Amino acid sequence: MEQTFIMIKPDGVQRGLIGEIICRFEKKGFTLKGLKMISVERSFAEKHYADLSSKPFFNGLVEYIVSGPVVAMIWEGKNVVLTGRKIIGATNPAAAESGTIRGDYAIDIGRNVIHGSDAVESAQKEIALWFPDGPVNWQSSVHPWIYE
Ligand code: IDP
Ligand code: MG
Repeated sequence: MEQTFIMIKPDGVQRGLIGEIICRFEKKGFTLKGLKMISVERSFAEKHYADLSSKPFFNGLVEYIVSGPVVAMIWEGKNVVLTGRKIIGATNPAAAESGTIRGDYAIDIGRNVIHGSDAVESAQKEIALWFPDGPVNWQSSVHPWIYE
């Protein structure tokens, strides 16, 4: 089953959005397979966002991610990478649809509350980086009520 890496960024933690964000993924029917609150080092944040290292906002982005604890999660389910991105909404909250997390809870692109992997391959890389011991091995008992 497909997995994605979701991270509530420091602004989401500070603003008390942890419960609301977890609720949206949980109520959708996805399964939580890893969860931790962690403050990351600069070098770790740089590694996570390595693909963006040439961008002008890279430094500010790294500062933002190390500015407080984040909540790192693995969520599992059919098409969870793409559907997770839909739940999160567009990168720029100004363009994010109402009903998405960024559309409902954010204003500025540099304070957009949440990260979600953009492809299955990047999800695998990010999960390996953030959860070196891998996901928690458990099966939800509601599985047959969510999947036909
Ligand atoms: P994503 O988070 O929607 O996948 P990416 O393009 O991968 O968007 O960018 C990663 C993060 O970098 C964004 O979520 C946002 O926090 C930040 N970011 C992206 N573009 C800008 C920008 O133009 N200014 C400031 N921060 C940006
Ligand atoms: Mg991205």
